[in-house]
Amino acid sequence: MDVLLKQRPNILPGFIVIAAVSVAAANHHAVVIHDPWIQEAPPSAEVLAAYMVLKNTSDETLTVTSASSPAFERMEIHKSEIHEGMARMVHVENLAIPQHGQVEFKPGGYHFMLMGRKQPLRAGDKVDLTLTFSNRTELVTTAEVRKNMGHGAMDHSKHSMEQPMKQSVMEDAQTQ
Ligand SMILES: [Cu+2]
Repeated sequence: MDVLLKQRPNILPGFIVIAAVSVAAANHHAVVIHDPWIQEAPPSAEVLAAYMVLKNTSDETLTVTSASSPAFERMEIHKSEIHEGMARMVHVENLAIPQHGQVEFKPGGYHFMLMGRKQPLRAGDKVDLTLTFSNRTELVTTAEVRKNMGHGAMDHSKHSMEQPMKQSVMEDAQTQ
């Protein structure tokens, strides 16, 4: 009985597929990120805050249209403000960075709210953050988890958007 064995094309051992990831305009980012960091929170906290400075080096106003992190379910831009003695947060949908200007994210002001933490994070850990801008560029930065820097810092673990808390309550909450 004749058995025809078709010769299969050889698959080279150790063949590696290299995924080419292309990011638009990767070589000249209009926005530069300075000093990205995440404030360390108690291990039970599922919500953390990230801070950085976003510098727009271009000649046009650029808007942060979305943000994400593989370490969290969701990432939003919030602004903390004191309103009639109460600290509250406002969700900012599209944050504009003026041409040749900058926006500083810092405790007590703008912050990236990181929600739905997927794994425990401690000081020294590194977390990737991806920002998407209105010029369709994407910027990935690595933020280091740092201890509470003290003055003006807030613990995001116990607040909610709907229930503004008194500043004093928030300051109490940051003791670990
Ligand atoms: Cu917030």
